[in-house]
Amino acid sequence: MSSLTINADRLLGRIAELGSLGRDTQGRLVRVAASDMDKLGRDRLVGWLEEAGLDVAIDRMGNIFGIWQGDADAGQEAVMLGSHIDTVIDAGIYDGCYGVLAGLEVIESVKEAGFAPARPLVVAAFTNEEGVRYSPDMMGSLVFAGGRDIEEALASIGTDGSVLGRELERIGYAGRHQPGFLKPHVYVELHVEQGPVLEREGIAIGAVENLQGISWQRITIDGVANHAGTTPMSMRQDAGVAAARVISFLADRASASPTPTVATVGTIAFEPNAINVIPSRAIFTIDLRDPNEMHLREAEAALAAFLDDLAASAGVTINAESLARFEPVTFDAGIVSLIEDGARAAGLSCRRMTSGAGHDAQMIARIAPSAMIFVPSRGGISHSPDEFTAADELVAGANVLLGVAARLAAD
Ligand code: HGY
Ligand code: MN
Ligand code: MN
Repeated sequence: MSSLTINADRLLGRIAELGSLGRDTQGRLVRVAASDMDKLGRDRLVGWLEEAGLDVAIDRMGNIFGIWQGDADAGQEAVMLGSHIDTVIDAGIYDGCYGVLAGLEVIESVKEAGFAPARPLVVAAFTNEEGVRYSPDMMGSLVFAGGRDIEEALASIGTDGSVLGRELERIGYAGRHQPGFLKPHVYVELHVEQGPVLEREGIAIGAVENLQGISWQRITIDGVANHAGTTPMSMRQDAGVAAARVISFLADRASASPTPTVATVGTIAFEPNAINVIPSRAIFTIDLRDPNEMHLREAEAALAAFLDDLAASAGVTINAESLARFEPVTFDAGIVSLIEDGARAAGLSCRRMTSGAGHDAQMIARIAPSAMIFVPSRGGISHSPDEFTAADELVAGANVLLGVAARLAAD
């Protein structure tokens, strides 16, 4: 199988086609989990899986699996490839989709070449990897890996007040299989880097050996609404100003830190949200990350202490609710080495690296040896319509995935 390569035109064409599905009236890609837009992508993917002759299985979390048993013995655990096809708001077309479609392409290419791997090959598309509508992110793979109770996950309330389980039923993806019905032997996820490292160093392939810890919180600050014109600054309990102090504290602390800690406030809302009313309430989210668990805990502790002091000094009350908390993950060293070997055999430069983004692989690593392959992101940009990876880089990454999958499926 070492001479085998993927069908580049088919892969690139599918990435473009999937990227065209689920766009709003402004042309933004918005295939947010379990939405009608998400259904458009899901339906197209299932069509491709069926056209490829794979058995399609959907579990109760809406996770989609394309299974090729081939000539493998029934008891053999599968080599699983995959990622996600749900997107953030105004997304790029590669995040997640590339890994799912490359996984499908690998299986189709092996099938068409007449090879009969010793193990079944499976491609997975996990539900709600992005966590934009329902927290936490990587929810579908987390439940599949046994890290979250299925009933609890299906009862998740979205940012729009929807209930995940009902939405999956509504779009026709409340599958019958129990999460975990399929135990992977190994899992390999191909993904665009979404960061600047590979491009900056001129390296073609990232062999991802670990992934940083993630802490998501929702902060609610309650002050006192009052007249913007008549209330002296010394008499205000301004939830908006308090929120601004938290955002500045987080950015200043992370920027000054000697560790690679990153901090982001991606959403914020004021109440009553009127130009001439001092905000009585501010609700916002905090995304803290660090590859080192101790440093992440230190960042969380520093934030908690700052919030306590701020509540006292600003005369506001502050509530912090945890939305997601995942410790850093180390991937399987053996698979990481296979990725390096595969890249070198293809004449591609390769380096080991840490993933700054969360991925389904960090969840599947709980139940099977897992690792990731990265390809460069132009300008390090992602979670943006400007996300881009060149065709030759996409094809190179998919061929490395093919080589690694073939090695893993051989015995
Ligand atoms: O948040 C993340 O890192 C991923 O895109 N869900
Ligand atoms: Mn992703
Ligand atoms: Mn993403």
